[in-house]
Amino acid sequence: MSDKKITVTSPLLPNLEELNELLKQIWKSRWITNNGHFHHQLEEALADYLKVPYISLFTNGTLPLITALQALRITGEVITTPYSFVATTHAIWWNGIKPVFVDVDPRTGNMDPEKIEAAITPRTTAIMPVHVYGNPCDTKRIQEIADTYGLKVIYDAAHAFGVEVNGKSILNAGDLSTLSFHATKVYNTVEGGAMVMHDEKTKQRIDHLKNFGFADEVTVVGPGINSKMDEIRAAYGLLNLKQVDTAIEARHQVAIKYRKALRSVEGISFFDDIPGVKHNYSYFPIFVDAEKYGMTRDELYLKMKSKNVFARRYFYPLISDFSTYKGLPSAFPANLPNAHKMSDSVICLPMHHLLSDEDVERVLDCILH
Ligand code: T4K
Repeated sequence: MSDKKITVTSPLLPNLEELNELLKQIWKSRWITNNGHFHHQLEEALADYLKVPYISLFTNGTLPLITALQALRITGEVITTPYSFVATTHAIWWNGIKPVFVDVDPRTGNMDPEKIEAAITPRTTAIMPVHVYGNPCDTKRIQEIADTYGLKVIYDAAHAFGVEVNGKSILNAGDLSTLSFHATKVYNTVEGGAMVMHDEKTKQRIDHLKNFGFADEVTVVGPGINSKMDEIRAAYGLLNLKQVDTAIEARHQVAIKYRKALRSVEGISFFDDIPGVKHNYSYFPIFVDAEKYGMTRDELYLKMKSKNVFARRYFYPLISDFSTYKGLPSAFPANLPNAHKMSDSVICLPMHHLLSDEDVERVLDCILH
């Protein structure tokens, strides 16, 4: 077997000749950013593909989170999950808002709705859950709680590109949802992201906010930011959209192989597909029970590394354990037992569209032998 480096992911790249054709058009037009032709085309194509009414492109997946909180004028405290990439909580912090962590449901890794009410205070204004690994949150229950207490809901859907529940996009839940199109995601525009909203008026407001607040040449409607996607990445994104279904299917096949081989391994657990959910196979986390498996998570992680298999411990450490946040009362480990257990046992196996049978075998070999 070869010992070439196997990484946790590998970007989906458009065909270079096709990209070159689009670059020629951009060069000819000399319009390279600020709401150009390809920006429009990609917004239309994505709204259609993702089955959402309105979408606004961004330059990465962090700025739509920050902008969503601004747009809804969120203040005070926001209830969120510690089991995510650090950008989720940073977006709250950057708005001068206090994050309040609640524990997760070990069946999905997502915020446990039953823990939300106990975390609500008179200062709470919103809930920011994450569809972690693309596993859909319990959006119905979260909305019920939000409606009862008059809270807004912003979903960090960075992992949930194309995920549907009973034929409907998960991105339509809550007040706003945000996406990341980073190189490491199922669908990428190199760096990039988006926000999904329900109505045209909100889209217009977000479009202004991502362009410094400019409504026209002489009118600034609010303290906006610069988070526009340029024409080159929008063109790249249009090409990647044509092949994303094939890439997701290739990931699905890898998930099938992993599950088949790992189902009978004592001390290793993983998520199965959820009935009625169209998954995107963005990540393949496994959870190591050291006692039953006979090896700790970190021992297995290092063993993989020594064999040139670069899995990742997403999400370890927990966000609530980083120095900025660990002093918050809600970050106290006793408040977050499930999140700690998951974070201390998780390994995300290599998962992307280019993994060959031999690659999959090499990954499994590390775990099975
Ligand atoms: N919310 C959530 C829930 C998120 O997960 C993220 C981002 C965000 C918000 C914020 O979205 P962005 O602002 O990033 O759009 C990665 C990504 O940088 C980050 O986007 C992602 N989540 C996070 C989970 O993972 P790293 O530091 O692990 O990436 P890195 O550079 O170590 O790459 C991992 C592997 O991917 C490499 O070992 C090889 C492969 N790779 C990576 C890159 C960049 C390539 O083959 N080619 C490449 O160009 O953070």
